[in-house]
Amino acid sequence: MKKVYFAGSIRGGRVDAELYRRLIEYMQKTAIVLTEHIGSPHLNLMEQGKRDMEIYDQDMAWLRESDILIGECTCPSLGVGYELAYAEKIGKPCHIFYDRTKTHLSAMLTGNPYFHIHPYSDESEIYPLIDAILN
Ligand code: 6K6
Repeated sequence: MKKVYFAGSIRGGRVDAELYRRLIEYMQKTAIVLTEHIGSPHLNLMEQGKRDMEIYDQDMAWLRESDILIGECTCPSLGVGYELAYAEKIGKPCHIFYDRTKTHLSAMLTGNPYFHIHPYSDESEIYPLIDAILN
């Protein structure tokens, strides 16, 4: 089973947290998701117990261990942008999803041919793409 580093906004805003949870749950049928906490509705409470340095060290270790990064980038997040740049640097394949009816993705991502970018206008479009990416 592939190890997936799923990236989604945390301090950038939690408006899409429920979507992250559904995507993670779906991917877990056929892959190992190293970052399943991204979809947790209790993240605020969990965050209080961890120091930022520990979060950073753990996430970078998971990113190095992963086979692939899948990011949901509709809600802009500095942390996700950082993770994407780091993943490119260490050669991990990166798939980026965003809702094109809600946002324009940064030119730093759309302008970089390294990234596989998947604009969607309905959530249902994401799942067959995930199947193709993971299988
Ligand atoms: C502890 C338990 C659950 O959550 C925590 C504390 N916070 C974080 N834990 C793990 N990864 C984090 C945390 N905060 C940010 N990240 C990483 O940065 C995630 O991998 C996200 O993809 C990304 C979000 O960045 P911001 O800038 O939106 O916070």
